[in-house]
Amino acid sequence: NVFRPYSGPGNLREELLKVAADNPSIAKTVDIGKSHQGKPITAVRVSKDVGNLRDGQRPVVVYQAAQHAREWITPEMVRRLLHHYVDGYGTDAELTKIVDTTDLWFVPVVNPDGYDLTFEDGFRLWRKNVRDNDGDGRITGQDGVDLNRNFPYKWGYDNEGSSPLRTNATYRGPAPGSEPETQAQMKLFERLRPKFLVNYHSAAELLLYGNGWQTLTRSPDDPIYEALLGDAEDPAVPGYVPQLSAQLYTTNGDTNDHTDNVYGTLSYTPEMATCATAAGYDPDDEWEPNECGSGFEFPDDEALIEREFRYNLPLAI
Ligand code: 0X9
Ligand code: ZN
Repeated sequence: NVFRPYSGPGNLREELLKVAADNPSIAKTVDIGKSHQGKPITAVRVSKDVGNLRDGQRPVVVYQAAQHAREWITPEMVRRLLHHYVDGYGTDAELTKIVDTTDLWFVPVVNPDGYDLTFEDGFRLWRKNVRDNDGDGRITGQDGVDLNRNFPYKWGYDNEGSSPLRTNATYRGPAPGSEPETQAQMKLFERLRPKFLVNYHSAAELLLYGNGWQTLTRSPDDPIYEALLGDAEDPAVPGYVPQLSAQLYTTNGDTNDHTDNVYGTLSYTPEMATCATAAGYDPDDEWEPNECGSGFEFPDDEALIEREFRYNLPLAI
């Protein structure tokens, strides 16, 4: 299986530690915070002579994923991207230049409790973190906060686009920035004020930019996003449709609205492919949609996963 949990021997977090240990001059791990269950949220920082790098010395880029536990293709995207940079350093001129001049942060799993939970029986489609909302010591449908609704910017605005109900998939939490996983991201953003943030989600094959909280509020940056992401006829990722976030549906307290409006970060969310769409772009693909159960389950198939990575790569670098 390509997809695997974050915690535990041979799993994702150990791989992050190994990448850093194997490439000490350009990569180091930084634990940016802890989850509800106390798991370290581990980032890999990649830059030339990273051991002596000062904050603010180089422009910062953040690649993050798995805010939503079930969206397995997204940590896999960031994991491959990390290897791509590290492996290309010293051999590929473009990647070498980026690593020499940029402060790159890879955070493949910002929601480790939720992500690990989706590998347990009966929890494959868990979305939120695992805050014990009702305090009964068990994880049930009463629990969890949607980390992509918990940020302070426009938190709960108009009581639309996020839910005050703890059973809801978009429960925004008891207070703005209430969750330790949100706080870890907020602290990182406040410290580094990133120039560029890619917040990977799945699974609608879209490139979402700009405000999620209100459709009619266009930001001055929108033409920049449009140039970057392309249009429906010629999107930056094949098969994905670029659109203003709020056109999909209203959201508030989400990450991109927070970083874009508070720090002026160029922020966007690729909604990567789903089970139902992974093979759809290539008419010669032999994969059958009914091989995977739900729309969120990207096929655990190396060739399809690698193709999805390759499609998304040009927009990421
Ligand atoms: O609803 C979400 O959090 C994201 N979609 S998902 O199906 N993965 O849950 C989209 C959020 C997009 N928000 C902004 N780009 N502002
Ligand atoms: Zn998501």
